[in-house]
Amino acid sequence: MHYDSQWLHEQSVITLERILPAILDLTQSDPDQALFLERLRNHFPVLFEYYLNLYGEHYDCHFHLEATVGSLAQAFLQRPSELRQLDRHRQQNEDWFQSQKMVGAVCYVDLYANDLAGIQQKIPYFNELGVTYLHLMPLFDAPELNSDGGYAVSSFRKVNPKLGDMNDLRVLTTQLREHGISLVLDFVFNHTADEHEWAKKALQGEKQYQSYYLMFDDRGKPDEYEPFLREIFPDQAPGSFTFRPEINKWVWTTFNTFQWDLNYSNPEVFRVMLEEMLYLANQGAEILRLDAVPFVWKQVGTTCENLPEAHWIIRAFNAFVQIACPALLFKSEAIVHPRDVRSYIDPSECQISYNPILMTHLWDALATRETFFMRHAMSRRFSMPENTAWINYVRSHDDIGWGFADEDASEVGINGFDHRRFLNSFYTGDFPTSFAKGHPFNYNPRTQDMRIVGTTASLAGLEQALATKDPLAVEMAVRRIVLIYSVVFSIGGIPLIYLGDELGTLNDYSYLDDSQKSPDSRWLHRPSFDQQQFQQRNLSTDATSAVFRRITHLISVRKAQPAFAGMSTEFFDLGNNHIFSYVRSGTITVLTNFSEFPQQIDSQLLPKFGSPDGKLFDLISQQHLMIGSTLEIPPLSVFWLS
Ligand code: OTU
Repeated sequence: MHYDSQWLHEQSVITLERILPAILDLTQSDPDQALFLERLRNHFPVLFEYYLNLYGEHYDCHFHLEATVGSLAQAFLQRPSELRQLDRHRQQNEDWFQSQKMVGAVCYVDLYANDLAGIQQKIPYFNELGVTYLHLMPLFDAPELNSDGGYAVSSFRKVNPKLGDMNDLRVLTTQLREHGISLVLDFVFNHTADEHEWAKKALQGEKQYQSYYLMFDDRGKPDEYEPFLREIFPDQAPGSFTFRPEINKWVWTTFNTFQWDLNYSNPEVFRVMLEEMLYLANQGAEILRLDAVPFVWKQVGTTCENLPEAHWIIRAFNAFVQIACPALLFKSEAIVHPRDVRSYIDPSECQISYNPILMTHLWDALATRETFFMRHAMSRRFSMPENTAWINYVRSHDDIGWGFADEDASEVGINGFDHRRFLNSFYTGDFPTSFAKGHPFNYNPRTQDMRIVGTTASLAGLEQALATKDPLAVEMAVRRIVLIYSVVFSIGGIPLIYLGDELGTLNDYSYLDDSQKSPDSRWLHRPSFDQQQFQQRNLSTDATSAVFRRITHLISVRKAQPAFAGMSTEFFDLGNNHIFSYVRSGTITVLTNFSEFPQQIDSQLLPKFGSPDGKLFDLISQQHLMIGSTLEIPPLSVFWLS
């Protein structure tokens, strides 16, 4: 529902005045009461608008809003003083996450270090790599057997006992911060595990908790919704509804059968989830990765993805955060059409977002050796609002789907459907001469859709090359890994490394022996930490150390160049379709060659930064390049020219 803005403004003033006495009372002995009230006054109008958009029609809207502001004040009271300090500091340095020194990494706690104490012991290595942003995959209490890698959360306030407890998490967060590392946690807010206390009570028949989820007495409603819905896991969890005989109801389950979608049309769900979110912020998480944002609002007759209400929920959450814990950033996880990916990014919504568009195009360019499609899509889709940033990555813990825009494809003469089939065939290794060793994920025979799994190294050819023992093939695979990471390290935004990629870690087929994991091929690219490989990183002359040496070198060069801060990235065409090039902050020219052959470019076309002697300095090799009438870029190589 949309309201008249004048009316909204008046109502927000009246409402705040009505709520204030209770809030004043609640916060009276807090030393920062004045600060809290100032922020409340500043952000209340925005918060009120989105809240009313969402719940204005609800008979108890104002009652729920008051309760929610009460929860907000409680969370503020519980915010530890060091985090309040961080709030102040971050508000004075709003662009902290835009620094060229930012480097992200992601891992599973159990697979990478056994438990939270183990993660603590890896801090020296994170510092060695230069990591300043650490995403620990979901680490909360979750069903024992299958928990979708932790994305089925049984309690947002309890750490999975195998990993440690809340106290360990707080200690770790503080230690990370002391070492310059911000902790990133998931906020899995679209659904909970069916073992969450709310779900258990719902299963026992408690109406209040049944209303936390989307439940139906018969197939009537589900059958109305279903024809419009995308099946996310058609193979392992077909359909979007699960029948629960205990209560004789159908439950909305977008993902696996044990992941129950929350009912955000219930304002109580908004409040309790806000409480969980603020709780996590108070444990010291500096960035929350908002999982599965597109799905949080449902409307019959639509795809139930990317609806306006999904944005309002996040914007309302954001406004609450600005009052209680403004240091916190939201990271959007929307792996959808590029236009929709972009729609979540705004300082008042999600300040940062995965960049699945770049990710997809990097793999496309490696397979085709052509860069015109990527250049076209990036020229059109890369730019962002001020004070926001992309999280650039080459792969995550999830599958790779070919999420480019069909309209971008057809503008450069590519048929999207056919091209996806080619890419699937290429990355599963079926396509003749393919270097890749990936595997399919959730093939859907109805739409012929499929996604790809595999580690960066295996997809880039290292697994195959090592098997053939051909040193040239190994070198080319190493170069591919470094090449795509070099883009991630130099293009505007925060680079994110899936830990293990920096060592060239290959696919791990052992998941096939685990009956809980084997139906989900994403486990192929979630290998355990390999101590032996880790120790080889500085010693030997093999592929591991080659990847590690080159990647860490790129990171250190990036960190030393202020031109790599911020988002400014200007793409340009050098008349050679194997070259992908852009200028950072108007001063550093990045040239990358996606082909296995040397490529020439006409140096007249290179942006000249007043170099009188016709020389350009390559920051990576630390050498002056002599520029004649042409400049040659070696196979699968990169220059960062200053
Ligand atoms: C996310 O991914 C997580 O990253 C996955 O690991 C989870 O399984 C899932 O949510 C459920 O929590 O479809 O194939 O547009 O693409 O949320 C992965 C967003 C997914 C979805 C994304 C989802």
